[in-house]
Amino acid sequence: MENFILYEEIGRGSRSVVYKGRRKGSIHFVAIICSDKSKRPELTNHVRLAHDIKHENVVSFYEWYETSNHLWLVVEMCTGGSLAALIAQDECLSEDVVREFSIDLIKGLKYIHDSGIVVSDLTPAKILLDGPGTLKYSNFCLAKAEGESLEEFFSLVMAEETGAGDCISPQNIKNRIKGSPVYCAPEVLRGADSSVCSDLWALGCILYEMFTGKPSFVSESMTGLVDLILNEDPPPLRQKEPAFSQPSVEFERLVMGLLQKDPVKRLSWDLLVAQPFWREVFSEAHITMGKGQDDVSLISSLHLAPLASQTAEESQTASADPASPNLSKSFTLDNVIEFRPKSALDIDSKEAIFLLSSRPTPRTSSREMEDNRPAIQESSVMVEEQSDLNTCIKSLLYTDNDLAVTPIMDNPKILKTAPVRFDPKTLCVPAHSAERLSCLNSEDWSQFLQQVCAVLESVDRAGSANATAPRTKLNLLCYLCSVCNHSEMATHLIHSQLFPVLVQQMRHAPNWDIRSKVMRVIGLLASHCTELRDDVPVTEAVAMFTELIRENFRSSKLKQCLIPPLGELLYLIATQEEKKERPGGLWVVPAAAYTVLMRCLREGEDLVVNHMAAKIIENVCSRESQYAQGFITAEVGPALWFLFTHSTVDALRVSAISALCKITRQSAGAFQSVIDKVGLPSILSCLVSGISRVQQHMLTMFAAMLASGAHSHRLVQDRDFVMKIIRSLESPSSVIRAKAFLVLLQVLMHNREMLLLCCNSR
Ligand code: 3RJ
Repeated sequence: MENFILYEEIGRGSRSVVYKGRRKGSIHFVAIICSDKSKRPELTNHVRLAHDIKHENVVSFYEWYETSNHLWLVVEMCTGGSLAALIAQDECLSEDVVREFSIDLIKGLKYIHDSGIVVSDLTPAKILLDGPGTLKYSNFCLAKAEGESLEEFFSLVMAEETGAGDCISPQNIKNRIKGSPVYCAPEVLRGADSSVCSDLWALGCILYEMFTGKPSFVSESMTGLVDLILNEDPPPLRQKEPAFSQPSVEFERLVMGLLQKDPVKRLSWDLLVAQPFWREVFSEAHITMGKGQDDVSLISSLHLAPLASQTAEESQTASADPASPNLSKSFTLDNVIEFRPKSALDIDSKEAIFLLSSRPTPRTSSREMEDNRPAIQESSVMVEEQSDLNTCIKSLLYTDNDLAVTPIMDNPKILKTAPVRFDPKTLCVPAHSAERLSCLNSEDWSQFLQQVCAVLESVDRAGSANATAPRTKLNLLCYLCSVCNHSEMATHLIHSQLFPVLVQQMRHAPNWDIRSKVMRVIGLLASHCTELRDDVPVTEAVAMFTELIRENFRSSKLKQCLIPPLGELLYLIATQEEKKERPGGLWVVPAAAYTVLMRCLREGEDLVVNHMAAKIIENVCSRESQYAQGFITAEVGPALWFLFTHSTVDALRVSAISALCKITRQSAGAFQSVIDKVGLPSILSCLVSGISRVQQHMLTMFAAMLASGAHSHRLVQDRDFVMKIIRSLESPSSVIRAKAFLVLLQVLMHNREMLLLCCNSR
């Protein structure tokens, strides 16, 4: 299916809108009717009757489509508007203009009737003018093949649609097929079927109205109107006041001949075209005598043989003649099924449907000059509005929930660890609870700290007086682990002399059992302390962890002990810096720390190590600080995406995508590098298939990327992308739906043509 661009609205009915449109790649404008599906019987009827009519006085039908909620008809564009509008504007038309217009109406109607079609609802509103002023019949919704019952056709279409005929009442259908009473012939008001003859009555009404500017019969009530049509003559064409232009006798005779109440007395086709009013335009003598180009085209477009006098044989020969109207079998009642719109429902289809243009119809030449200034003004307003909106969207986008983090240390989703216990009986210091410790007076506190540090620093040399068995150190460290879970105590301890001692002991403790407990205490202090003074030697701690990870990179077990405390320290300083009014970066994180953590993210690493590294990025990047910046590299996006797509551990996949989501908040390039590397389609398939947390993160990233302004161009042009986002609106999660709206908002800000796609699909 092809693309259509929609420009401005040109007309509107109760359940339809008409747009000026253009098929992509073509320079011809078309009219595109977007109609409610409730009008399916009328439109199907129009299509079956109009699709075979090729005549210059009939609006050409091109094609039709169906989308979820609408039927779309693509038809000939007439730029002159309707005859009804023209009469209203001009108040009345001169007899010469009426003649010129009527010749078009006669030619068109003759062709329609010769095709076996009765228009039934002929009104000035349904006659359109094209650019050069040619009149065209535009609407066959209530038309029918001569002699057939339209009720039958409507009920067939309705039954096909509902799947059951039982809910369709005959009265409902009768009401639907009622045309305008103003142009309705008396015999039809009395209950007769519409016919060629009743169309000619309507033609008389239109001729009358063109000349006088008023309909032939006007009443305030329906019963009054019916009474006038049945029983009264219309007000005379000839006016009392000489100010009005007076009709010729020929014109008066013609109109009165058409407005005969008795259909038998009414002008028939052959008498009609023989009226002197036409000045022999339709006379055979004139046609045969005439040599002009116009006359030749007239011969081929006007078929003078009256339909009523044709035998069945004659009509068959007539339809075999290429110059004659097509009495096609295709609009018979047996062929309802053939008249179905092309489906434009396939959501995933690459085929475009109807795209709203963000610009008005392109103009030519001089108009362009006038239009330049406002266009420039508008676009600069747009830029300002958009940057405001981008800030607004960014602040709405990441919710508290999106930025919440879980611990890196002792996180059972990453690694299940046994709880640490100490033995109070063999503890070398009083086994105070954390609460009790925080109540100690300064002297006791200081003594307590000294004792702890002395034990940790004591060297285990055989025979030495202050020797401490490794078991005593281990027990003390286990005790410290338990009090570090108390945040007041952790804050107290991290600011004490214990912290540098612990950092020292990471290297100097006698074995890895003790070293790993030392690291654990440091990690717990970092994760539970609530504030951090500038003089705490965090830089040294971070450097020490980095060195040890590098030195022991081949041991996954050691890395599993070393990485979480390093992560908690980084998260601590990122949090502290975010709180500061003037962030200055007092603690230096060596580049090697980031490098070594990025290595831990790689494919082939131990999965727990992968998860810990991803978790650190997730947590650190949830804070806006310079410490997050260290993770923003070209490889971080693809590395996290790889973990997300290739890991078999669900918790790791969620951490990886969550980390990518948070890093995208700081730098949209992170997500863009993933799109560049793996391609949008594979990302979109993850959006569709992902669990709701994953969907949430992915929608957040798309919205963040669009809000960043960069990289958005290709995304907003991608129909598949927009369709997948629209599909997210089906989610039961309101957060997901809200995020999908933020994405769509930005798509539409950048590319209004997508609005129609959005409206069509949902
Ligand atoms: C096709 C069916 C319309 C209208 C609303 C029929 C206009 C005002 C100014 C200029 C042009 C138009 C115009 N042009 C058209 N060209 N082709 C069409 C739509 C034929 N149409 C209208 N109004 C309608 N709603 C349903 N049918 C309509 C014409 N106003």
